[in-house]
Amino acid sequence: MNAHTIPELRCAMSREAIIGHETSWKVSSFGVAQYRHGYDPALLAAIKEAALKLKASHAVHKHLDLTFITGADRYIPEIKELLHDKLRLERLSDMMGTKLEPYPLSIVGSTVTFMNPKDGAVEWHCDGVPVTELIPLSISDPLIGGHLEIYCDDSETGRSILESGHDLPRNKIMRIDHKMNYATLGQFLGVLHRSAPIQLGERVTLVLNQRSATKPYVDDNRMFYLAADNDQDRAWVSELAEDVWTNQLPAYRRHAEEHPVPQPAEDAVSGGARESW
Ligand SMILES: O=C(O)CCC(=O)C(=O)O
Ligand SMILES: [Fe+2]
Repeated sequence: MNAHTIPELRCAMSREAIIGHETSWKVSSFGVAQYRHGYDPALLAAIKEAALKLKASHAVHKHLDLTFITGADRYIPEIKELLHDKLRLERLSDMMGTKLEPYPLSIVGSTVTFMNPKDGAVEWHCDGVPVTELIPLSISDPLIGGHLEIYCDDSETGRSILESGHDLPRNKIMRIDHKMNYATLGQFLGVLHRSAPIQLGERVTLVLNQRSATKPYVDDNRMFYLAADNDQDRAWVSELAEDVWTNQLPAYRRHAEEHPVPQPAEDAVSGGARESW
């Protein structure tokens, strides 16, 4: 299989089909897909072993009821192999319909999440990173709950329903069951989703984050979100500022130059309002 072989799909859906209307803050029209990933099973097993050993000392139970090792590639070098695998990035870029690069912030480039009745799952949220790949490291059998749920409508509508204390309507929730050897790629920026609470069993997942190479500024990681998410004090702030000046701002300016705002046509008819001022 090469980077351009169409992978074996279990499900796929466009961003517009999920949200129900056009959006502009996005890297492409890709929504979600689950596919046989073909990653080296020995590499994934080594990552799982290392993550389970690190769990007691490095996993944190933070906001959204999520227990995870943040910036996991800092402690588990095997993850870097996957993060920078050229073939993998090419294939994800092909699926996404735009060139991707690894997400640059060391604290959120990769995480390992631990979900079970005690450690929690992850509550309804939209991602801060634009593109995420969820790779199961272990899934217990049986597992009750723990599947990915995606709200199929506008995320602001969904959030306001939740804030008013109601449940989201069942008929607007798409369910995606995780499966070993299959990864789930999502553009969950502005897409409301969660992992259903787990009643029985557990799963451990490697989460690899990407962004658009041409639009690196398309990103929803707010500063308070990064601060809540991570285990460093302030070092990440300079890392972020550096990325803004060297990558995001130049790309944003380039995009603005290439897409000038259309000027309104000159008023050809004399006697317009301006003459009477
Ligand atoms: O593991 C999942 O099903 C979803 C996890 C998720 O949404 C996240 O880590 O942001
Ligand atoms: Fe998420």
